[in-house]
Amino acid sequence: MINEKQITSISKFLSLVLRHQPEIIDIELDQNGWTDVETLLEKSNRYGIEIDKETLKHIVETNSKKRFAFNEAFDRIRASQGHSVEIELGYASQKPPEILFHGTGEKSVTSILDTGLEKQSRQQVHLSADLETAIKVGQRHGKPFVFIVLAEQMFNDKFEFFVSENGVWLTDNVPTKYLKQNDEE
Ligand code: HQG
Repeated sequence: MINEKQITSISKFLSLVLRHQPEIIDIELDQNGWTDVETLLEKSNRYGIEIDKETLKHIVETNSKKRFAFNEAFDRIRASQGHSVEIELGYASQKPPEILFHGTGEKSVTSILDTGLEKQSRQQVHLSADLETAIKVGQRHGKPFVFIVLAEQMFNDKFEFFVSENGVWLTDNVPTKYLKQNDEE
């Protein structure tokens, strides 16, 4: 039986090839980020990452953030968000809630207040629907800091918002005037 540590390691590997560097195992993502499951398994194994279809299904189903999704036929897979490679996720534009959250590292606050939230190496800025998730995202960057994003106001000002299959809100950028510092810090 595969253990939790192995599952985490395979999940990180899948994030790497399905979001950032498919070329390291010589797979291709289509324009919407999908890739063929059999080829992914074969090329991963050839690369030394042992993974079979059952394990892949298990990871897709149980992944804490539901990072990956199969198509209806279960023969293609993609990451639901987080890409740095240029793809079109194809989510419909949606009206966001009044506020969303963005967790970051304290060290980035000055720069963010200067230029607003920018997508950096990813395809979009990632926003969380709840404070707890934003704190966790921020912790990935050192001491966390959470911004409140005035999402509804942005939407009314014609900014587009998308929500990924796993519930992450995406937008192109967030100018400083729509950012509020979280009072609860
Ligand atoms: C920061 C994870 C300076 C931004 C998470 C962030 C998320 C600026 C960092 C998803 C800036 C980019 C994405 C500016 C933005 N000046 N810093 N003007 N604008 N930044 O990792 O949002 O676990 O690319 O605040 O849960 O942290 O991988 O983005 O700190 O959903 O599935 O630049 O990745 O999902 O960092 O995380 P990232 P993120 P997974």
